[in-house]
Amino acid sequence: MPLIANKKDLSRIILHADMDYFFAQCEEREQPEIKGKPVVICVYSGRSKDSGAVSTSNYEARKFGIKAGMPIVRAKKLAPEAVFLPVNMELYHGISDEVMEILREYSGTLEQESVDEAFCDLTGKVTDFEEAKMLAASIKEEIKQKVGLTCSIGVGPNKLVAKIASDYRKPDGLTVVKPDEVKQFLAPLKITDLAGVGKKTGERLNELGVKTIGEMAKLSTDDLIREFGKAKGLWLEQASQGIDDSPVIEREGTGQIGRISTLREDTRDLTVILDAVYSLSEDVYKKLEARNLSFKSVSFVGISTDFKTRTKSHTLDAPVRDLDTIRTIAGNLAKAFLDENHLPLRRVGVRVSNLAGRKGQRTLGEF
Ligand code: DGT
Ligand code: CA
Ligand code: CA
Repeated sequence: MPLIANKKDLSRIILHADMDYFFAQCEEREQPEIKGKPVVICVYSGRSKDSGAVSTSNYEARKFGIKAGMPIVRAKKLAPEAVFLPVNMELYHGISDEVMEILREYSGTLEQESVDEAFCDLTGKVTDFEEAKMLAASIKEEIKQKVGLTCSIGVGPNKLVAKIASDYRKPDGLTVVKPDEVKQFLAPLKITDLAGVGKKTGERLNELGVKTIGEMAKLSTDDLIREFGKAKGLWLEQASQGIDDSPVIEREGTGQIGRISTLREDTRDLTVILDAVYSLSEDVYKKLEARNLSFKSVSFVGISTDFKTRTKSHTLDAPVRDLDTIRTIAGNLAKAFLDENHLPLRRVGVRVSNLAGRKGQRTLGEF
């Protein structure tokens, strides 16, 4: 019996969600009229009119061969008719918050890996991979309904497999890889599909005649260690077998909790805006309470009728957690915002950041 119990403890169900063509999809949400056209998000370096690089592009633009990292000048040659937009990080962070809040509701532990992706540990939340698949489908649906964006999700027995699985069918994909399917799933994939196998390692493996993960799995541990050193060699060996024990870890201090909502109509009416701000403040406060966190910074987020997202923030000297502080600061920031910006508002948001506290204690809200 103890052996079986042990085995059960070791089996995990991990989900990885990655938003599709994230920055470009955010812009499509804000400006529905560009949907269907090729959209290219650019980081302008400012040196000359079109100097800089492509940050990402939607799938229509990718058909023209436009890729992240490409010079903007080159992208304009490939698709002169595309919509070229500058990055608007404030917008993407706001939308990212909305997505992470939904993921958090479903997940035991959440590890946000970047602005558009996160791991969720579902072990204990679901009993098997079938149930995990249904949960993943609900997450996708809720993100589509509430945030208006599609994502791709992978589910597997560990982070390594879940991450490859989320990338397997994009956009709007859902791929579940059960423990006994891992080897078969990985075998035909490129070695560079493994997060952790970079360009250099990939090239060296290619020179050794190894292109797929299955081919790498056939190399001996000694060969891998000889080529790549002990640490990397052992890691490659494990990775090629789809083995990965790294835990899903919630990173502290990096977080923020935000809520954004669309106003019933575009307005500059302070009473209407404060109404929204107060109700958003309550939502934010409830989430803080559930996660037993305090904050040092409060932000008001305004999205005007020109679709631009702007933020005003205030930082306190010490972390606190009370609703009145959020309401008061967010309300004052909203007033200041209206003084500085003269367009009607379309959406408003309240966000707290610089989070602190927690560790060890779990609260009822988490279960
Ligand atoms: P996907 O996941 O293939 O559907 O497309 P993305 O655009 O979501 O790609 P991903 O997940 O690698 O990156 C998420 C966001 O990060 C992306 O929307 C823009 C930004 N990003 C990605 N690669 C680059 C890059 O090379 N340069 C810059 N500036 N930003 C990047
Ligand atoms: Ca993505
Ligand atoms: Ca990503």
